[in-house]
Amino acid sequence: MSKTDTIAAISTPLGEGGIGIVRISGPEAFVIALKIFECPQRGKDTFPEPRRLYHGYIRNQDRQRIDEVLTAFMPAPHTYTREDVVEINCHSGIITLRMILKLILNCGARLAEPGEFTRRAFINGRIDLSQAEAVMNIVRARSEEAVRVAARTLQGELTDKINQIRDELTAIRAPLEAWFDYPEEFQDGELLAGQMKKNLGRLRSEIKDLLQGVERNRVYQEGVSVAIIGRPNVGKSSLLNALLRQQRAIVHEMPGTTRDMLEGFMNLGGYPIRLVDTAGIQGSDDPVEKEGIERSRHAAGRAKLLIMVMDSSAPWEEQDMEIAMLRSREQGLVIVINKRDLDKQLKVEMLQDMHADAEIVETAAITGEGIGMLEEAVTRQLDHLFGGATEAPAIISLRHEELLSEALESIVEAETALEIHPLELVSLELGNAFDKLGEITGETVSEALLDKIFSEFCLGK
Ligand SMILES: Nc1nc2c(ncn2[C@@H]2O[C@H](COP(=O)(O)OP(=O)(O)OP(=O)(O)O)[C@@H](O)[C@H]2O)c(=O)[nH]1
Ligand SMILES: [Mg+2]
Repeated sequence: MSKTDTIAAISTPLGEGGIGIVRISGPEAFVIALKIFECPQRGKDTFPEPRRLYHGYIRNQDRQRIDEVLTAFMPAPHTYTREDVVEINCHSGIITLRMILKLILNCGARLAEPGEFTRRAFINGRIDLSQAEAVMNIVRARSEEAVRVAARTLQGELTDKINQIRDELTAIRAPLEAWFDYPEEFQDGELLAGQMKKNLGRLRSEIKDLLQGVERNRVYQEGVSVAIIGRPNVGKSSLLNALLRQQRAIVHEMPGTTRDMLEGFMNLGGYPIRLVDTAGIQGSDDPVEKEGIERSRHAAGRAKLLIMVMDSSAPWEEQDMEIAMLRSREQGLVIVINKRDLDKQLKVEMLQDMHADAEIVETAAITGEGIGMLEEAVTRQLDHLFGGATEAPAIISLRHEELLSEALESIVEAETALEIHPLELVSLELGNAFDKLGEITGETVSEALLDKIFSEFCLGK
């Protein structure tokens, strides 16, 4: 792939719409655009002014006008790719967009590969690799929080943090290298080792802080699974409907109505939530019901948070204990005492003793009473599980997470090596950590990896 040719692509989704944009980037961008763009408002010989929208027409090879457009000419280096860029805003019809693109390609541009505009922004040094990946995360975000997190990375928060840690690594390593070259200058090797140990400890906790935010951001990006579990007929499906604000699940007075898992999607406190309704858990001989109950247990096992529903008007049963035991220590728990509009029979002291950290909410799914409190309790539990919002820069991809973990491992190895020498090993591990962090920002990264990362982008980005 040549880095200096001129590329073009349709940058808006293909389909009928108000405006579609065809983008051209590279040294020939202006020349090509001027061949097909007729602009009555501009004198024939004058070159277009930078970053101004010109009204005009796209003409085909037979000089026929095929669309009325607005075109912007943006000279390097203050552009998305840092190259000359032209954007043609035309009417968004599939055929129009394709006709204009074809004209541009016929004039000598090459069709851009997926992510190639962003790749050029990276290669030309406008953004680093973590920022390029953030662009993709913004496009793919499924919640407002995911957009905010990716936008912070795009603005360079992670870049700055990684570069700061790399600078610190260099500073820690420098006296070590000097010691290798001029050992006679260093009378006190112990003092040097002591200082390094302290500095490495600090770096270790900085990287750990970054890694701690990983799970939270993954949740914002990919969503979190919340399962509603309980005995039959306690009102699980009614609660799902109330939370989703739609009649998603069948509700019936007959126990055993929900036979299979059913899910719906909602957003609470910035968390994209996959809410799963399950079959009521009880002893059963019916093979279909048994299979459904087995699936309920599975869904409960996979969820990050359980909403355990109980019927306020029914006394505590042995089965409730069994259901309560499905909760693992890593899972959040909200206990819902539903049907609060009826006479109260239920005592939950035993449950409270068992799960002191759980939230208890009373609801009447039938009237919607307590649903707001339930939503707040769910959000609080998720904040508790994932740490809520913090100021630490966000880690947005598995790639970053793996590299940070490897850098952390090297630092821990270096700390151990400090105890037992040789110091060459310490230096080697620190060098390794430095390189791994450099891969996050793209400082040290292979072409093959770049190909892989950018191939996941959409066309025209
Ligand atoms: N009085 C009263 N009835 C309710 C309430 N919530 C649900 N119900 C009724 O309880 C019955 C069972 O409700 P569902 O939502 O189907 O219960 P479920 O837990 O999904 O039941 P299964 O799918 O059989 O496990 C229905 O007749 C509901 O109308 C409530 O808050 N108060
Ligand atoms: Mg149900």
